[in-house]
Amino acid sequence: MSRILGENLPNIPWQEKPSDFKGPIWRYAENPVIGRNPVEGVARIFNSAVVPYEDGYVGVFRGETINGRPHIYFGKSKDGIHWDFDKEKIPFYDEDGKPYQPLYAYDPRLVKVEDYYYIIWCGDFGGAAIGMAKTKDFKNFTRLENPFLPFNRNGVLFPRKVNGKYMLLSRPSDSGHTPFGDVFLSQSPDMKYWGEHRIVMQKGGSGWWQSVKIGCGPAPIEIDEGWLIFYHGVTGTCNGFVYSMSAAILDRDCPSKVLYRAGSLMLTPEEWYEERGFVPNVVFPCAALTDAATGRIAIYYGAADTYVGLAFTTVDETVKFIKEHNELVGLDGTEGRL
Ligand code: BMA
Repeated sequence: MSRILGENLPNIPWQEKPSDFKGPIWRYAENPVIGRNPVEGVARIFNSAVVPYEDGYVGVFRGETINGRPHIYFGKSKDGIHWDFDKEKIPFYDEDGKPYQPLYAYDPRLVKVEDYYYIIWCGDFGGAAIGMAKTKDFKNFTRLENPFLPFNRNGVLFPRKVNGKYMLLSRPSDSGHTPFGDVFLSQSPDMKYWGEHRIVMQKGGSGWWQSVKIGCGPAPIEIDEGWLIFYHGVTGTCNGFVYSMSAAILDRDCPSKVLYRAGSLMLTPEEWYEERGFVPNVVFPCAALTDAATGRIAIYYGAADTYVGLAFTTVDETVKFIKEHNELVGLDGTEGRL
């Protein structure tokens, strides 16, 4: 039995695995949980992140506005399934109190570290780069310094310091629809200055589903064996990229070292809302809720750059799958410092 080291979440959204379903991750039967035109002025919400908050849930959502640009919207929910969104974009303020609204912002992640909730997104910094903000109350949002130079995407914070340092995963990229990409780790004493960079995971392996690029999704989940991460892997076809998801376990004290990694995918576009939309054939995980008492995991993923889907697994099913399909690639098993 594998164990989640974290809090209990008795009201985690949940459905049992259908008896005839064979895979390690199963979809919520009522998917998608967020459909088209969810808010006035917003055509699509996808690639979004949620956390438990007070007696329910809150989230930061990638809202593709009707002029085609993405921005971040705040939403809340009692059950993690039915969501109410603010009509206005999240109003950010710089640390000196000046209002700040990103030119565009997409693929937000949301991670509680100590007393703050951190929002990490991809925005413009003379090209695609990682933006960051923090909030305590989801009313006041303080924009922080950009952690990295462009070009970079898929910033994901660890939920606690490791060896006295904050840890941020990212995926250096180019300014377009990047045809390459590995996951790196950067460390910081203060959430401002990031360094001691390491290579964590590289694309490739004997399978083809993650042959073009990979990128992290939900915040790492602490389990008895280390850090469980779900991530997306991309393959190329004559009709463009296909995004699937799988998982790996990183070393608890040296998270740039991969202990186990699934060489096969755990979820891939199969349902109409994953195969049909603005960008067909995309499942893109950005958040996971966990319940330590039962080992349940609820994953929120973007579907076809159009919808939000919800899927379920358990820590046991996932760890078993990773180990049965274990395959490290390149520098995965090392500390990642050349
Ligand atoms: C990536 C990101 C994601 C998107 C995916 C598929 O490069 O831009 O936001 O879901 O492409 O279009």
